Amino acid sequence: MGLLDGRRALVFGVANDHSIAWGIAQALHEAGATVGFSSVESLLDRRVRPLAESIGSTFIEPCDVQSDDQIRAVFAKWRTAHGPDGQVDILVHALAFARREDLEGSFVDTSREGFALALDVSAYSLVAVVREARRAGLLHPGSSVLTLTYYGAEKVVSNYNVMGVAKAALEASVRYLAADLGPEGVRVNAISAGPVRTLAAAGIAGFKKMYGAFADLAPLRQNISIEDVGRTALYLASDLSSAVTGATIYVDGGFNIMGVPSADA
Ligand code: NAD
Ligand code: 0WE
Repeated sequence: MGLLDGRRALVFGVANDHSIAWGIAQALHEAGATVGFSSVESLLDRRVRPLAESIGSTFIEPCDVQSDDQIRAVFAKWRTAHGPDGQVDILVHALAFARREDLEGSFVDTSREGFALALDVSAYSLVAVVREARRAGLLHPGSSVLTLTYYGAEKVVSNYNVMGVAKAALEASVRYLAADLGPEGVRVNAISAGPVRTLAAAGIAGFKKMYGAFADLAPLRQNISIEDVGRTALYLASDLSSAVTGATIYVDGGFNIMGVPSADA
């Protein structure tokens, strides 16, 4: 008996086996859920399909979240694949994007276009995806929506820059969506994860140093894994969190509670 037997999940944002979305998908699958995937077209055949098939998934559809048409198409295909009773019990949004040039240097130099792009892909897309799932009649009492955020939404993290602003908008969107959808029994929450070496972290200036410093300062003195994120996602996706909505839960070894590091750390 798994916690999620008979439940259906749709996961946006798998790029490869290091992706946080993949850690979540595996945890949901291990708990008994059937997991469908949506990622950008270019990753689908070479990267996503083999991973999806390894956990018995058959729903694998492309979607660039900047396109309302593509978002609509994913849910239309979901309806075709699962029939009138095939609702989305768990919707996972684990994607973000900003121009590389906006993740180095000073935030004050962010262009209008760079700001709009980061906010569109990394924050607005949650609203768009939830709206379309709901419009298609796929959300129901008990459905759980999850997204991924980062501490840079709350405090200044060097180089995170416009992504910090996008994550602040994402966290606020989680609260407003939770208020809108709560009366329908739909919950919306965020996981604020510590740094993980994913594709999205590759080549970030100073990431390696920050990753090490994180483990030195976090109370649990370790970096976090995608399996750690997966276990909290399982809690938020399941009825274990039946009265939790609009929350941002930290999976960061306690990093966020620390103020001034001790002199001998
Ligand atoms: P990842 O590179 O594995 O995943 C990012 C995904 O975003 C990729 O699959 C990419 O294709 C997708 N994406 C980008 N633009 C898109 C678009 N226009 N349409 C559809 N998909 C698009 O990296 P990850 O670290 O697993 O990132 C997943 C989430 O976790 C992101 O929201 C990220 O901000 C968040 N997060 C990451 C860390 C970390 O340190 N890696 C920490 C906290 C939160
Ligand atoms: O949210 C993120 C990363 C999101 C991201 C990553 C990239 C790299 C490649 C968004 N857009 C892009 N665009 C690219 O071209 N994280 C939480 C990981 C991360 O990124 C940082 C971090 C951390 C942590 C950037 C600067 C400082 C710290």
